[in-house]
Amino acid sequence: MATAANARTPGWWRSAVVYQVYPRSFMDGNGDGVGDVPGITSRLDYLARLGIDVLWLSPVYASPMDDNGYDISDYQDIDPLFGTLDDIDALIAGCHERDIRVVMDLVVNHTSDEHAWFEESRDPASERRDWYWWRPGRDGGAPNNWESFFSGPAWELDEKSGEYYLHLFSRKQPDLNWENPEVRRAVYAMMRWWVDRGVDGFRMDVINLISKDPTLPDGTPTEGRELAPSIHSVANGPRLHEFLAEMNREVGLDERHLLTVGEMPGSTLELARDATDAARGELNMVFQFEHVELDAQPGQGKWALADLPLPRLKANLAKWQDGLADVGWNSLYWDNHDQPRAVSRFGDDSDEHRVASAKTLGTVLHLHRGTPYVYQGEELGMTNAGFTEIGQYRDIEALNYHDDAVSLGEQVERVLESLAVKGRDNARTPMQWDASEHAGFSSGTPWLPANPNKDVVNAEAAEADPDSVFHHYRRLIELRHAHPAVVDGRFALLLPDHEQVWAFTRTLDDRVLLVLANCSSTPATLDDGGLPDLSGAELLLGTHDGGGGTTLAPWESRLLGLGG
Ligand code: TEU
Repeated sequence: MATAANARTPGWWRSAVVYQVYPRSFMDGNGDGVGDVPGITSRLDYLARLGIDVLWLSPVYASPMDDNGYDISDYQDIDPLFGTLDDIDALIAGCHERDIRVVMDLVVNHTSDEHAWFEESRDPASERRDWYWWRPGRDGGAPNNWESFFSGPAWELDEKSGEYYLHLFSRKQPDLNWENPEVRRAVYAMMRWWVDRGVDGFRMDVINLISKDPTLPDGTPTEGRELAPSIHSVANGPRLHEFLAEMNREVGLDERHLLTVGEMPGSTLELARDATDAARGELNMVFQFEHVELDAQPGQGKWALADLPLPRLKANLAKWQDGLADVGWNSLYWDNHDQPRAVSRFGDDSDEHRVASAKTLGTVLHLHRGTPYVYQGEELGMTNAGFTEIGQYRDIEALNYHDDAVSLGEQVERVLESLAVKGRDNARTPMQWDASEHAGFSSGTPWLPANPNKDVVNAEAAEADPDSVFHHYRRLIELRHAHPAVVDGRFALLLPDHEQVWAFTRTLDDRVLLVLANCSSTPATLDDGGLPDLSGAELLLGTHDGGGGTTLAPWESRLLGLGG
């Protein structure tokens, strides 16, 4: 069988669109209320009809599920909740038969505290003691002032030895010590094992946290908090590039043309440019976080909500386009399993504007230069969960934040508002397949309830409607495959100060693609000048029939082709 894996060619991922599946919420094959691997396999024809090139699978490994599988107790087994290794083999084969490649989530900044490595490491005399970050306490407390991403100190006291271990996420996610070469060798061996099993690449969880300053220096706390937010103290450590290059060599990542995308919260443009400079042999692309941090108060963490004027968002994406134009490569995303739903966040999820705004956000993102990522349900215009009580949340980050903030004296209403806007469970409600009970996701009771708007927002209805968000995404993917300018064209932002319209060009030789997108819920006028001559322009994709002229309807967007 000529599998897609055999056909990997250098740089293939530049013209690819990646679709992220969050297994817990995609499709439940056995009726236990939790999505699973056979469920995903049963829906591959849907993904083939959408036309995506790559499936990125969030973790399905053995896990106590403290963080929904981002706490791994065995990298080389599948959790029974999700299936078996045979099921994964069937999924990979099913993808390859449909020319879809498979990218696994690689979570190696930390393991679960129930991983055999950590269980051994708890014994101070063990050869694995040094595989994690163990330190004595300071002044009767934690070894330094770092705060976990999931609230509270990043250190946990282990009674057995009287020492603390570092966990940048939950206390059930101890950080691996990458200074130890044996740790690195074990990780690379595990990665090779997955490559041999047929996977086509890795999405690397918080990979810019693997290198830490071994002196573990205190961070500078922000006003009103005694703990220093860990990210600013620990990200982008001194040996990061060395470790990434070593991993690439030892696993043969470039040699085998595997897709590599490193998740890097706190990454700067310079760091991302170096990490994705092909000549250095580290990564293909990174997930940077700047554009998903603009709607928060600077330095106050994600829960401190702030308005986001369009010019700031445009300027930020343009900065990354320009910064990686000659060296490196961008990943493009609005959504993932950690972010609220794009249409609720950057669009308008009212009945009136949901469809047009979801399409327009899709056009804007997919026409930037880089590899676009579609998060399950984004192609349907799925919306935030609309939770109003803490009892509806399941995510450890949300529950810890709520308890922490309330105990520090914050108003419950404000905390619930932040959660409703930013909570990760917004993205984790079941995929909406049809209008039946539980949205066709499960025959049992789903672990998170389906959004009641499944009666209108669902894959079955979207596939039957040629004007749906689904078909708009399908066309965007087709356009990328058909037009080299979508992949390689040079980016230029137009009308940077326009408060409603996102306008830009992509130019390759004498071919110009022009995007005009009204990113607001009121009509917008384009009389500002600053646009190319549109005579003879061909409408390649629009959100309204027969558009034209100089007024854009609310959330109307047009993709125009000029010259070439
Ligand atoms: O996320 C890391 C990360 O920096 C954030 O997105 C984080 O989840 C949180 O939202 C900060 O407020 C990765 C995974 O994508 C996430 O699901 C895991 O919980 C986390 O790492 C730990 O593995």
